[in-house]
Formats: sequence, C-alpha cells, structure tokens
Amino acid sequence: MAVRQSSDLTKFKETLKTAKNVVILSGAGISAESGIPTFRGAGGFWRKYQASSLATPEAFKTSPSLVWEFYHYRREVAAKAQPNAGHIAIANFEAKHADKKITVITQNVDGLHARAGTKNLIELHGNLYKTRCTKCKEVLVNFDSPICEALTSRGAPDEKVVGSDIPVKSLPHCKKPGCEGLLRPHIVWFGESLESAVLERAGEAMESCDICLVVGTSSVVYPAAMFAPQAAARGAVVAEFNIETTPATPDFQYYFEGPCGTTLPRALTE
Ligand code: BJW
Ligand code: ZN
Repeated sequence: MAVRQSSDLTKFKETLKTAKNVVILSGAGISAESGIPTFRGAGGFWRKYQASSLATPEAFKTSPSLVWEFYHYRREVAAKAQPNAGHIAIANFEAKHADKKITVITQNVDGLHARAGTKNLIELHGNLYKTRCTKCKEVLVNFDSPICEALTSRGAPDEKVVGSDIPVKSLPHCKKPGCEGLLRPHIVWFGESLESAVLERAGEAMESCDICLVVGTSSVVYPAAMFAPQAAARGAVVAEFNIETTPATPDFQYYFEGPCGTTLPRALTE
C-alpha cells in the first residue's frame, strides 16, 4: 500500500536520533561513485553480455573460462576502487553510535563497506574475494591478483573480444590434498539459494529494526527486494536513498533523491 511520502531530512534525522535498532540495506548504487558499474542500466554490460546473464550456474557450467574472466575483471576493478563518501558516512555512523544496534546488509560483493570500516556487516550475495571449491565446498578468502596465472591480461571488457579459451585445468583449483576441485567465486548466482545462516541473520536484523535506510538498490532482486517493504508493512520507518525511484518507493515513508555519496553524509551526520 502506498504511504504518504516525505523528503523532510530534519524530521528523518530526529527519528534516526531516537532509533535503537538501525538497518542499512545497500545495493550497487552505493558503489557507483567509486567507479563500480551497477547491474541494471548502461554500465551493466561486460563485452556483449548483460552482467546478470553471466552470474548464473548455467553460464559457469557452459564456460567456466568466460565466467572466471568476468570475475577476474571485476576483482581487479573493485581492488583498485576506493570506498566513497557514502560508505564512509555509514562506517562513521556505526563507529559513533555504540548506543544503537546498527547492521549493514549489502547485496554488493565488492568488499567496499568492510574496507570503509563497517563492522556489523552481512554480505547477502557473497564476496568477490572469496572462492568456493565445487568439489569439497571449502570457502576461502583470496586476494591474489591475478587469481591464477592463466588469467593474466584476461578479462578485457571490450565487446570486440569474443570467446574465452582458458583450459579448465588452468583455472583456479582447490589446493587441498586429494581434492583439486575447480574453484568458483563464492557468490550467490541467479537461481541459487542464499546461505541459510546469512539469510537468518538478515531476517533477524530486518524484523527487529525500527528504522531502515535503503540505499542504491533497484529493489528488483529477491529475496533482498522484499526486506524493506516487509519492514515498512510492520511499521518500521523506511527511507530510500536513490538517484531515481524504484518499484518499492511507494512503500516507504521517506525518499531522498540524489547520489548517496552526497545524501548519506547529510542524513547520517549531526
Ligand atoms: C544510485 C546511484 C548513486 C545508481 N546513488 N543510487 C521471487 C519473485 C520473483 C523472482 C524470484 C523470487 N525469488 C527468487 C527469484 C529469482 C531471482 C530474482 O530475484 N530475480 C529477479 C530479477 C526477478 N532471485 C534469485 O535467484 C536469488 N535466489 C533465490 O531466491 O533462491 C531461491 C529461489 C530461486 C529461484 C526461484 C525461486 C526461489 C538469488 C539472487 C542472487 C543475485 N545475485 C546478483 C549477482 C551477484 C553476483 C555478482 O555480483 O556478480 O546480485 S544479481 C545482481 O542484482 C547482484 C546484485 O546484488 C543484485 C541487486 O542489484 P542492485 O544492487 O539493486 O543493483 P541495480 O543495478 O539493479 O540497481 C542499482 C540502483 O542504484 C538503481 O536503482 C540506481 O538508480 C541506483 N543508483 N547510482 C544512489 N550514486
Ligand atoms: Zn576442494
């Protein structure tokens, strides 16, 4: 049900001041000002492929080489990027308000919230710098650049580059003795379930928050897309920060239009 909407920052800040339990739910838009392309819209292509078509188990099965090139490229881009004023405003807000329970739930896999200093962080869709063995399922942190020799100078985003021919044996493999399974990015692809422990933590935070800031997400990918509308429906104050409205905007009490590198520092500092 659509609610009467406000962009009254002073009133929002008064409510935030008295809140005890705050959730910040972020999406690709928060990292846009760090130079990381969003998923939907003009930047959401790598070569001729829509990013979301490569983020699938089917794409990895068909061509692990192509999918690893795509993720190698994204690992390199994110490693060079810096957290921006939006990430930093959130981290500073958490550091300054020990009296509140503050949880950041991000759909992003770029690691920029953690690099900005956010401590209580839930990464819903995984992380570019974690791998999972397709055989023994071991998850490991991996910041190697490149992640394997064969990916050196690969991953160019230019749409003139076609195909990908790295033999599977030269892609990243598990180092556990006796396993040697093919590694994949520890990322939740379309059609895959989110990790149950992660989903549970996020659910608890969403159910107990009295205020939720929804930052830079198109609110179209489930289950994350239903978190904030559900919180709003049970009476939590929800404020959206985005450069444009989304399908969820009518559900929320506040909408703050503009780049969140500008709007978040205003909202989160006294
Ligand atoms: C700015 C800005 C600035 C720009 N300042 N703002 C129920 C109903 C219908 C479908 C489903 C359903 N349940 C499950 C599904 C299927 C599917 C789904 O949701 N599909 C939809 C597309 C319809 N979901 C799943 O498959 C999930 N799994 C699951 O639920 O398992 C059980 C199940 C499976 C199948 C059927 C039923 C049940 C898994 C989802 C995993 C998502 N993975 C990805 C890829 C991660 C890998 C990677 O990064 O490579 O996660 S998809 C991609 O979208 C990525 C993102 O985290 C996610 C969300 O995107 P986000 O962050 O919102 O980015 P954008 O680009 O969409 O939006 C950016 C926003 O920023 C825009 O609004 C801009 O305006 C804004 N912006 N600059 C402020 N400066
Ligand atoms: Zn293994």
